[in-house]
Amino acid sequence: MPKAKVYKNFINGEWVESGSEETFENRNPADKRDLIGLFQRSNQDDVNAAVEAAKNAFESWRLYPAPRRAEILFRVAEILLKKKEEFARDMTREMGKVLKEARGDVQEAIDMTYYMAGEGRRQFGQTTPSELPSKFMMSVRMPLGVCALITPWNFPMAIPSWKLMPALILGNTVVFKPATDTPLSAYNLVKACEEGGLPRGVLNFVTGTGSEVGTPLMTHKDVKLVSFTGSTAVGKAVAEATASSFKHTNLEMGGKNAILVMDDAKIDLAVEGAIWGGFGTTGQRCTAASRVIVHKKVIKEFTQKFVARARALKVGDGRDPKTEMGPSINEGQLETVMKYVEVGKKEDEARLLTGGRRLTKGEYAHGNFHEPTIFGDVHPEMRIAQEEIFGPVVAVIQTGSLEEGIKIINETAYGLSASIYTQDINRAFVAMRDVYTGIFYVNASTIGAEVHLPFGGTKQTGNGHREAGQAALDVFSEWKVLYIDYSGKLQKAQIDVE
Ligand code: UN1
Repeated sequence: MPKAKVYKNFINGEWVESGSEETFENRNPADKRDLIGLFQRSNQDDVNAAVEAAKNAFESWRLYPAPRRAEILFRVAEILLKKKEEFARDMTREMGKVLKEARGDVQEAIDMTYYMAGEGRRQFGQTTPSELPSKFMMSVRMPLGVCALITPWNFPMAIPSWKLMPALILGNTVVFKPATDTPLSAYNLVKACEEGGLPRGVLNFVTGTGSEVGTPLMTHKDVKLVSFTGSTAVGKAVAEATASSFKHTNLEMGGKNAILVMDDAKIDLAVEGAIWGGFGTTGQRCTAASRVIVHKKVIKEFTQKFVARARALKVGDGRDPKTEMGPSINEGQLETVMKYVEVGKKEDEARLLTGGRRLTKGEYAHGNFHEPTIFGDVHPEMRIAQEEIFGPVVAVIQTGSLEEGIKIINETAYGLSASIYTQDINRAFVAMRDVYTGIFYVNASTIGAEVHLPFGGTKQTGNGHREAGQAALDVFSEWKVLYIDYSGKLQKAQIDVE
């Protein structure tokens, strides 16, 4: 057997091993015999070195003209574009999502890199007339300093790019800790940044676990901002650990997104949306549609078609072009899926309509595969309709009206994404107004956000921030307001009113 490649940390422009002298394995979730590589199991000392490097680099990077930072980002985008296929294949191998989706993930990183590179010549502030004569005023953006980026495995390149590119273009420096399940895609992104000519220390990359790397990183005194995407439970721990030092935090967490199918909907279109939203990325998106709320007049037809389509989905290795749904990321995630299937089965009224089993035979023997699973007759308050599962499990819920449907959408702890299928523009507008989520779609599924509008959610999905779009600039900078008095005399705002 060929020896597995050992990947290193990237600190102060050098590829270095962890002081721990330990590594962890990165394996293919579709075939766990396939060892992709060994990554550094880093510790507090590695974190300290990375933060130190980022802190030192900040002094020159913050003064580096933003349009020149942009030139580097444009080069990084070109490199990502050139290597898109290779990076997508690496991603499918380590994460399991089907190749088409992995290409989309890399594309999202390319889009974000170009978009933020454009901000090199924008980052607009405001100028406005003063209430006093011979006084000028304006606002400008300031970088924060060292930013800690802690990213999930479900979008192994896109989500890091949502954080990294705005952080860099605004003049911050970064310590990046990727999820232990998908360090190769993160490594590929960092390599592209190195090749693009990012100065040493501006981006540092430290792999390892949440407790050994994440915790020391987010509590480090020289880290000014922690940007985290992951579960609500971990996000809460980040919020608590950073509160006493008043670090900025940007938290993107769970979802329990719903599609509402009205009685005037194009049913086949809604079925396709529910399949894509429920089983795309094996249900492992924060934007996944894990609830479908259907008007009672069409629920029979919808459910029949939805179940038939789910049953026909080809589950398998994402590298096979015939595969429509890949594996769960790891054993733990698969166990969560199976646990919720049992929870659903124990509900008195809910009915398992299809799926419900782990796949273990033949081509599935060495991977984390599970059938696409649908429960019918689900009540909105049941656990499978309230808790985020992050797997291929969808709950179908009946509604008698638009108002009730909207109420069901809103009555969960989360508020990331939702959608409505209807041909009635009035209903669409009522839903657009009354659904309380950060993202809402009309006649489309709950997934498909684009990089140039804000991404994020209400309630326990986030902490009030948005990523992507112009909103990302507010996360990764602070406002400074400048007043210049050229009158040559003391002028008192609010007092010299005559
Ligand atoms: C996520 O679900 O974690 O809108 C991110 C989408 C993608 C991003 C999803 N563009 O589904």
